[in-house]
Amino acid sequence: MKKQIGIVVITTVITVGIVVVALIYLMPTLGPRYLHPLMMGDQPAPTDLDFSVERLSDEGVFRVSWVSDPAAPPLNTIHTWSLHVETADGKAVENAEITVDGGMPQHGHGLPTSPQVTENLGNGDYLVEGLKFQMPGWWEVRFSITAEGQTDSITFNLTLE
Ligand SMILES: [Cu+2]
Repeated sequence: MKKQIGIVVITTVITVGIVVVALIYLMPTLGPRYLHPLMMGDQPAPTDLDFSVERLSDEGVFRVSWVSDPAAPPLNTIHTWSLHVETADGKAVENAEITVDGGMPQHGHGLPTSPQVTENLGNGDYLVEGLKFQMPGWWEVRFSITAEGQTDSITFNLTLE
């Protein structure tokens, strides 16, 4: 009888140990995907979000579009975008000063990295490096653009699966 109790205790200890180690090991995956949205209350996204990748900036100064490399922004992977900036009437905007910001409005957090425009590719194209989205859902990516004495911002929406 004592021996049986001993086996049960040892089995329980080993099982609990395995579960704890597994949880710690899986936390980088479980945390962002499940726990974090739970803690943040995961509000429903507005139903009228504009997911277009080419838009006029907030004050109508610039026409801006983006492409990601890879084409579908990946989850949990640092990657690059190329941003194209034109005037409202379609002239490529050279030598713009651009800053990048973003986050998940439903979760109240920003981007996990500090992406930067690192290269002026010419012809109104700009290389954005260091973007990362660490969980699925609705993300905003904002650009503030200054060129030829004018500043305007634009916010793109995207959803990661
Ligand atoms: Cu989030």
